[in-house]
Amino acid sequence: MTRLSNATLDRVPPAVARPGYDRAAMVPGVVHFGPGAFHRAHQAAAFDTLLGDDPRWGITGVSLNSHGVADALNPQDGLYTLALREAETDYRIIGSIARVLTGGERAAILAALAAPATRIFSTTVTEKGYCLGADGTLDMDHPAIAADLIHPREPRSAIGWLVAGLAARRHAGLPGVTILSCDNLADNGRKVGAAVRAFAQATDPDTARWIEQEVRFPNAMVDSITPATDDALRASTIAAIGMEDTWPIQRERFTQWVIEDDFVGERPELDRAGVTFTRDVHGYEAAKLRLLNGAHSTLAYLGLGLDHATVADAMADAGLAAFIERLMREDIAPSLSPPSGFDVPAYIADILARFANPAIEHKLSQIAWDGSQKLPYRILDTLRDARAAGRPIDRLTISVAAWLRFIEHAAATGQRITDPLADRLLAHGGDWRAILAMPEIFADLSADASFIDAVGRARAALADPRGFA
Ligand code: CS2
Repeated sequence: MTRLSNATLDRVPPAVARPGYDRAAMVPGVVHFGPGAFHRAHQAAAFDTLLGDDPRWGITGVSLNSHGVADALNPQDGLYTLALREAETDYRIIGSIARVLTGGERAAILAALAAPATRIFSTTVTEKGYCLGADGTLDMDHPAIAADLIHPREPRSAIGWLVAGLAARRHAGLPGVTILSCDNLADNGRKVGAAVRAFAQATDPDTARWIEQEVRFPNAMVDSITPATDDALRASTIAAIGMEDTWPIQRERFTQWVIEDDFVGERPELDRAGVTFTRDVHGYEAAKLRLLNGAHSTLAYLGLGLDHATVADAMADAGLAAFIERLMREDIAPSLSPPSGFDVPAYIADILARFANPAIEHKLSQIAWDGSQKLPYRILDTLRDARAAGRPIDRLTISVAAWLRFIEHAAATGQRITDPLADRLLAHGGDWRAILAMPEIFADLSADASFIDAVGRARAALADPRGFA
């Protein structure tokens, strides 16, 4: 079957939107670490829109740990299909990614990072990709960081690569760049900035000093629900575009990207693609992370316990949906300091409607990944704030207990879980107290008797899978 590529692009039917710009004239201005589904559904689509006006914002993708994206996209000249799912599905060909490099292509990655045209290094490497400890600073003992500290010129971690790229730019006499984290971490820009500085300080103090003058790390909030690619999407994409695309991407139509206005040199005019630039992202970011992602993780662990498969299935369970809504309105919303004009009740209503969207098959098992990395930002920060303000934490501890039960169930039935701490979590198995005692997840709460008692009560309630109600 014909496959999507530059040579076949003009055979795509007119109903499918495609790059309206000359891809041959596109110059990569962004090096992006982690060109997975979330990046390709969201940021790459925004740059694709911008490229219609300005050819200087093409993307070089870097996949440090796998070949899958490079193998799928490079034979397609970086092109892929984005399906926007609502009652109707719209298909759009995205052209902003010029090529995808893999971790072994060291010289090419370094050349991209140190190219004069590059002005942004961006990342979607997931929470675990930053190698941070529970206090949010770089974990110098993390195996990938420890190895990169010994061999900083042959990095394997994202942080090691960012610093290697900055050092190469400094040596070449080039200006600095903006480092733009697009992951679901509270204060993502500040955290990446601190991690990059700490790594540079330990390996290359001259570059660390240069970074202070030449590099910015804006915070950013990114939001769009992006279910993993499945066979149904592959098949419907072939029907829509009339040819093969080995890795199409799907997302809901809703999309939001709020970026702190703190760039080095010229800022891409992403506002043309719907991006909001603001001095303070914090209010947006906390609202999204605590409400949407906090509810998502809670739905995932409670819903899997009730044998639901997708977010929409779980939302069709009236008792579960009611619990999630109360959690959001009564327990999470009071912890927020939204920007002026931000209507929290309406925002919650929109999230609930997005979760219920039947056109989106978002697997709870996908959201359940990496709970040890996600819960601190999604639930524990809210829980700490609630306690400090004297509010009840019963429903928030249900989220923690549902995650514990998910691990206990996996351990008891011999199932694997996807989590960087999987081995240790499963080894603790039924000993939930041992899991709560892990400071790398629970930090101060790991030795907090009243928190542990509260989780114990929630866990006992969840002996009945509907015990949340
Ligand atoms: C989800 C997020 O997989 C998950 O953990 O909660 O990926 C979520 O869909 C996005 O953050 C929405 O913007």
